[in-house]
This record gives sequence, structure tokens and C-alpha cells, in this order.
Amino acid sequence: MNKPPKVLIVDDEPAILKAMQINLLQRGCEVLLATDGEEAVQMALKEKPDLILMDVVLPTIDGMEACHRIKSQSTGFIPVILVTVQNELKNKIAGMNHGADDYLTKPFVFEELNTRVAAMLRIKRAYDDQQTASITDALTGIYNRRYLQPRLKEECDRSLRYGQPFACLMLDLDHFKNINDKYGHPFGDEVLKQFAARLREHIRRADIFVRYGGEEFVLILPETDINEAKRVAENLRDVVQSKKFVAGAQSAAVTCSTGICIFPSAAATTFDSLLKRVDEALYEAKKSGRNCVRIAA
Ligand code: GH3
Ligand code: MG
Ligand code: MG
Repeated sequence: MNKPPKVLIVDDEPAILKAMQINLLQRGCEVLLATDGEEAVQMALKEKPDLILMDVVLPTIDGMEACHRIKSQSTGFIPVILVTVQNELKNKIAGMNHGADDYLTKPFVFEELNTRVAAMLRIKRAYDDQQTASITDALTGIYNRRYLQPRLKEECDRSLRYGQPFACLMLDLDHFKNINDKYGHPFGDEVLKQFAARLREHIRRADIFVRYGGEEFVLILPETDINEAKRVAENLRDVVQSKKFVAGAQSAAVTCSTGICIFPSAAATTFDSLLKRVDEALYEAKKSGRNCVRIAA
């Protein structure tokens, strides 16, 4: 089931705030309240609401300025409807030029407000679905490579800042071409799907699991040292080899090879060297006969 939409209402008039809050709660929204422009900007950053209903005349910074700030940072994708007594055409144009997505004048009829809210939430949901699809691998449902790059950079920065190393694993199915050749591509697809599902069952929620390429996967284990990473990798190796992959009448035993690199470590001191080192470790595992784990030198 979809989560209820989160709507931030910004108004310095308690009676209006209350009336709008009750109305949106009745329509199944989660409601957040702010009473000045500065608070609205901070709350948008912290809570990432799905929609903001903003009064224009407000203490601290006004609604136009708050809207402009919200639209010019990481919160820029949140739709904003300005709700105000300023009903002249020039006010509406100014509002839209400050980045507002819609403009409603007070006094308003709730039916109109609700229709506009519903329209904005439709657009926001479509945007969210698109965002999710763009970082998801269609076959396995786990993250794709597009997600990895910025996320890995973030992990590296965090780990350097807090002196908390993490482990990066690269797993590659062994002789996977043979699986396709012998059983056909659809069965190969099924193996990849089940491989991802099986591993997902054996990793932690905080771990980041990515399909890096065709039959290559990257697993980031936050706050994990080399001994723990080795233990996890050996366990996953066993999880893969211990049970055949079955689809319809076909079944096949599959193994995988794994490279590990800790960040930061003597092997990888920078973000750029990390994936290279872990790939080299994977190559060592392949050279050593496959179905094994190797650590970056
Ligand atoms: P190695 O043990 O050295 O990794 O051998 P390999 O055969 O696994 O490696 P290779 O790189 O030679 O071949 C990878 C194969 O994976 C070839 C490609 O057709 C297959 N593959 C890549 N993506 C997919 C996919 O989405 N579905 C299926 N069925 N096969 C895929
Ligand atoms: Mg392979
Ligand atoms: Mg490969």
C-alpha cells in the first residue's frame, strides 16, 4: 500500500492552519505545520514533504522568498502551491516566477483546494515513481549502477569523516555464459533474479546491494572490518552454492567469485581507487579457480 502523502501547510493564521489541517487529515494526508517562512524552508529540508501549501504574507521571510529558497536547493522537486489573499494578476505572476507550481487566492473553497492538491500529488507520485525506476534494476529489483556511483561517494566521504571503515564486495557468477548456453537466456535471467533474492535475504537492511553489470554485483557493508567482511562473503558464497537454482523443469548449480576491499585501507585510499581494487581482487578469485573470496592487496 502507498504511504499517505505528506503535506506541509505554512500559515501564520492559526484558524486557517487548523481548518486546512483538519481538511487534509480527513483526506488521508499526513500533515506538517509551520508558521513562518524560515521554519517552512527548514522543515522542507528535514521532512521532504510531498507538497507545500504556503501563505505569502509571513513573518521572518515571506512565502515568495521561502518558495524561492525551497526551489533552489535539494528540495526543488517538492511542489509548492501559494495560498494567499494577494489576488492580483501581478502577484500570481510573481509567485510563479519564484518557482511556485500553482497559486490559489483566499478566500478559497475547499473543493477547489482539494482538487489542486490532488493534481499536484498526482504529479509528485509520477515523479517519485520515475525516480525510483531510474535507480532500480528492472530484472532483479535491486539498485542499479546509476545509484551506486553517488551513493558510494557518499559512503566514502562519511567513512573518512567519522573514521569508520566499510567493506566493498564485488561478486560475479562463475561461468555464467555456460548457464545461458546450456539452459537458454530466460533461465539465465531467472538465475540472476533468484541470486539477487537469495542474497538479499542474507544481508542487513543497511547494506547496499547493486547489480553492477550483467552477472556482476556490488555489495557495500557499512561499518564492517575485514574479518567481518570475509565472514559475510564466505557465508554468501555458501548460500549460492548450497542449493540449486530451479525454474520450471530446469535446475542448475551456480557458484560465484568475490573480491573484497576495505575503505579506507592501504589498498584503497580514495574513492576512485576503490572499485578498481575490488575488481582486481575479484579477478584474483577467478584466477584462483573461482567459487572463492579474495581480498584486495
Ligand atoms: P567468469 O567465471 O569468468 O565470470 O565467466 P562468465 O561466463 O560468467 O563471464 P563472461 O563475462 O564471459 O560472460 C558473462 C555472461 O553473462 C555473458 C552474458 O550473456 C551473460 N549475461 C549478462 N547479462 C545477462 C542477463 O541479463 N541475462 C542473462 N541471461 N545473461 C546475462
Ligand atoms: Mg561471470
Ligand atoms: Mg562478469
